[in-house]
Amino acid sequence: MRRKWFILAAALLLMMVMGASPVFAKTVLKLGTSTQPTHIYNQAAEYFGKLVADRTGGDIEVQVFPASQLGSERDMVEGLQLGTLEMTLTSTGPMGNFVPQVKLFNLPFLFKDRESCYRVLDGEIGTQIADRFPAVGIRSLGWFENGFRNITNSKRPINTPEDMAGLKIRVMEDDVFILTMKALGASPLPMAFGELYTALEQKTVDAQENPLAVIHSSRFFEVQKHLAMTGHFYSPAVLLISDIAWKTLSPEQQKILTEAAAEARDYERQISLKADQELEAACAREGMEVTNPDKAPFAAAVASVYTEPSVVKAIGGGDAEAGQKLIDAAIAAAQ
Ligand code: EAX
Repeated sequence: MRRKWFILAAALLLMMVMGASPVFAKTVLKLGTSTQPTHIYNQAAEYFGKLVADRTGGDIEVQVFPASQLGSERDMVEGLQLGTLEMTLTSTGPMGNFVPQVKLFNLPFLFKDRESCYRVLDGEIGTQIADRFPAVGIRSLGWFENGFRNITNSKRPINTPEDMAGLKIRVMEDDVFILTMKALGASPLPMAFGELYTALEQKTVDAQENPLAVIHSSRFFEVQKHLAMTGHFYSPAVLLISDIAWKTLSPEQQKILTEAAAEARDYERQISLKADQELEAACAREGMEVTNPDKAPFAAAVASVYTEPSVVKAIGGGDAEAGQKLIDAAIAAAQ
């Protein structure tokens, strides 16, 4: 009899504790990025987290971990697949290793301007590619922005493709970036972003390329003298959630996340544009010597990447014909 009472009392107590304390109901979504805390990714991730917390009455908390604390961009995407990490905002740099069609967006000089990027990413092509993610255990909550990439180096001002000759340049881990830099006569070295500052400081590499928002927030001006505004790649970012985490959420929560992500994407695109407008001058103030090369000879020098059979085939997911179709459709939509 006493035992029965004890069990009843314990059950009542547990119910009271659980009912009174939302801590038990709270879902924590860890969101990792590779960039420094002040970078636009992290501003957008915090903005997203605030919307989600407000709209779920605090039931979902997004915790942002910048600066590759949770691993490289590639590691984080693998974490999403395994369910050891819930979210990441990443460049498309490593994404071709998971969904080869994403390599399409890594092609040099594909997009004319920001409007054309958004048209392609938010339109049919971007949606079709993002729809392939769940098959590999991840889900896109939208295409965000890393930005147009520019080249920095410690050796010389870059005005023409010839100035790239022999430069040891760090690139993101995808063969499209490697082929592009080889076509310019440079020596590309793929490397995770978290190792880059030290590699530049220790002169393991002479050069790197990134959008101004990354260059400035990572203080590359401390270790790189020259900045060339080449805009050779447009680098999209993507907000990803682990399919495992996604399936633990209620339809209502999924809707809140989807809507908050769209708002955070728009917000991030705004601050990214502002960063591009302000940071060339800011890098110059920090001592960088800035050049604005004519882009046409650079585009001509890398045109061969578009016809490289391995690239075309990969973009088609192993089917060269499908790859060519996708490239043609993207070129038509992006101009
Ligand atoms: O996603 O690896 C890179 O150069 C990326 O542009 C950076 O980490 C932001």
